[in-house]
Amino acid sequence: MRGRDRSEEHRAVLTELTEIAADRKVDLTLVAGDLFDTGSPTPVAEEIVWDTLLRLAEVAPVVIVAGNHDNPTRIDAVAPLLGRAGIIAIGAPRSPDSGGLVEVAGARIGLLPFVSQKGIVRAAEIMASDPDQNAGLYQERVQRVVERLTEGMGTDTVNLLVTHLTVFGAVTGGGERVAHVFGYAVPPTVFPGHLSYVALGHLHRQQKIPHPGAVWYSGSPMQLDFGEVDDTKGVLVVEAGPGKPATVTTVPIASGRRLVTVKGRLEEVLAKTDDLGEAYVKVVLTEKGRVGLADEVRAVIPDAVEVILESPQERLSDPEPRTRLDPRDAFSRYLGERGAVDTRVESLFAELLDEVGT
Ligand SMILES: [Mn+2]
Repeated sequence: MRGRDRSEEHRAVLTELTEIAADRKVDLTLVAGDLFDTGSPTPVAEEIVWDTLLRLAEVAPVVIVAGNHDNPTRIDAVAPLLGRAGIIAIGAPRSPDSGGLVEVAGARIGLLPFVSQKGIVRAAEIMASDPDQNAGLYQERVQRVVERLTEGMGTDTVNLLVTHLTVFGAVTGGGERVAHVFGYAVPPTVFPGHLSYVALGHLHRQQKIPHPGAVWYSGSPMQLDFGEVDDTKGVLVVEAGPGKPATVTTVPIASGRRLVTVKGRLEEVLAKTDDLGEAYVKVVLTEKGRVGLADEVRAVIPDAVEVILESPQERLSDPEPRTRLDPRDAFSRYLGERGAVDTRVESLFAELLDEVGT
């Protein structure tokens, strides 16, 4: 959330998650990637994540694969330390006999961290063929890796796969950048039928994948952007036995502030503030932009983290050529014309301008 520190929310959400694991007396916790939202997380983010994992490990073993936002080398670097606490973590993909297949709490678990298209399709092949073929190669290779990881699993064991990728047919929600989501994905058929449960990470919306087995995205445990305002967040509690798909129960997580979108003319929006509570708000104003409008909204709704205009674009009748204007005025006018008046953007622009010495 731009400009907002959500670390206290993260703490509350992850505490609730840990309590669910303890209350349900789980035998195992699976984390399907994106522990962090960047490869170089802040110390506070690290503290929150490691503390949560250690508390989860007091309940039961924890198994983690890296997601696309995690730095795989970094995860592998701390894996030996985590291992001391009963946490199995892998950053980069491994063959079944060198850590890609583990046995924990009586279950066989295939581990496939996020693999980029580059990682799985050699660069030369990307150069040589068209995007469709690359996508085909990606699918084919993910399929082969999944086969390798799961081929040793019999029908008399609980077989799990933990991975971080996009599956065709899944609903993206708002959390992942579109190009990334649609660039490379795999069909649900890559997951073989003898898997009791497949734990998927990447998409922020909790959902079951169309598949005869139990293939699920747990989703993010809290709302992360305004594409997710309608999502119910929580964890999945999975009950698995050998030879049949697992039973999955969704358990909501109530901590974490809601994200709400409010739309209308300024006076309509300002009249709706009573229902907002603690929510972070995206305000969509259906009127013509003018300087200071965003500030007027924020004076009444301090938690308006986004204020945007949705107005028909009107051309100024006789615009003064921009070249004769001060760059700040020209930019401000441009924002006005685009219906995107935001004084913060304007002052950032002025700052940048000062930096380059104009
Ligand atoms: Mn991801």
